[in-house]
Amino acid sequence: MHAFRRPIFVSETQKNRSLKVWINKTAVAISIGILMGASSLKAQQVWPGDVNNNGIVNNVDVLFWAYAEGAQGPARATVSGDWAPQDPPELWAATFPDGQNYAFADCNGDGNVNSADLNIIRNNFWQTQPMVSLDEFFTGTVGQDPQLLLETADPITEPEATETASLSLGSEQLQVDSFFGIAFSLKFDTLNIIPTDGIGPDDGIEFELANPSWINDPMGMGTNRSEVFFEVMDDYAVAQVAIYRGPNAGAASGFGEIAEFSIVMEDIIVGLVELETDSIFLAGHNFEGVEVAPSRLKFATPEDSLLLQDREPFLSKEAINLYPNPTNGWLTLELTDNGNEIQAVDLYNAQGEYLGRLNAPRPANAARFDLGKYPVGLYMLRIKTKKGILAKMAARI
Ligand SMILES: [Ca+2]
Ligand SMILES: [Ca+2]
Repeated sequence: MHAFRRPIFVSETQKNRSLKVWINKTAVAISIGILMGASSLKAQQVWPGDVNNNGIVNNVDVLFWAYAEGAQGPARATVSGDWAPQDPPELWAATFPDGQNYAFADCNGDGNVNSADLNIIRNNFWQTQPMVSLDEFFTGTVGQDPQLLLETADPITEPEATETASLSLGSEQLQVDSFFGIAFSLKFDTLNIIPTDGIGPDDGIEFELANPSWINDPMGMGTNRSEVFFEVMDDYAVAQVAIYRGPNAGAASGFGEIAEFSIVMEDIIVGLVELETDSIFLAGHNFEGVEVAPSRLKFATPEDSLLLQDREPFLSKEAINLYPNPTNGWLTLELTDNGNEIQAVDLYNAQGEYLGRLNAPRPANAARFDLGKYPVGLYMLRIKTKKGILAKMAARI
């Protein structure tokens, strides 16, 4: 509903509609806050780094900060970026389109919104207030909205290889009319990719803006510049990214490549290597949410390359035998088709919580797992094979 696909300009109607959505949702959030007994005074305290004051510090706050960058206003009595509620200053003159006061963008409270405040977002990244309300994302549909597309020229990989994936936004048919910035998550595959962005040139996930591109032309004489914020959260198998227009750069319009990821494969590759863009918030020049479709990219070893064409068909129930079931210890999983191979088994409990991935020897037509080390109860196995996936229940007694 808030997809803007006009050739060049944002119409007033669409801008207003988008603003109205923001305001309505803010009103709902405020009502919920009152219902839950949050005092308005407490709500006005500033948690340094939580620029949109929704309770969590993440890449969406980086976009809000970038939108307010360069603003000035009253300083707080105490200048501090510590993760604790800070007494607010007088309200600033400027507000975000959703009504949030710019005072929240001044993370350290010194009266200026600048790079020192971005450092505080980084320091307090993924901290949470006692109450968190979810960030809003504007998820679009492939074929109808611009896509945040992960692509590679060559999806065949091998253990320990470094691979590059290009990230583009929009296409000739579905252009982005007004780009102020974008926040999104990159989900990665900890089983197959070395996750850390640690020491050494060949280690982990790297990210950089394409140069030049339609959002970034630093060698050009104009102000067409963007900047990037990138934070890898290894434990959550996700990288959080924010790309935003530089100071005085204004909004950009266009389509095509904006950035490049590089990833390094583990020394053993199990199944397909998958990357995914998710939780996307594209902000237009008035900070209005623009719908963007997510995407997924797969790499495979030469022997698994046929899988790249598959859409992971579901196997029939008869394709896999589990026995003994119920069990008080080992559980054997056997494929009835000799030409098929087990690739990975994901384990969930009866509440649907993900417990982890069980290591399957590879190639294997059968494998066994010790279910005995888990509490008594029902479990769901999501079994990924060369020819498709199947979910099966197993009981631990
Ligand atoms: Ca926030
Ligand atoms: Ca500041």
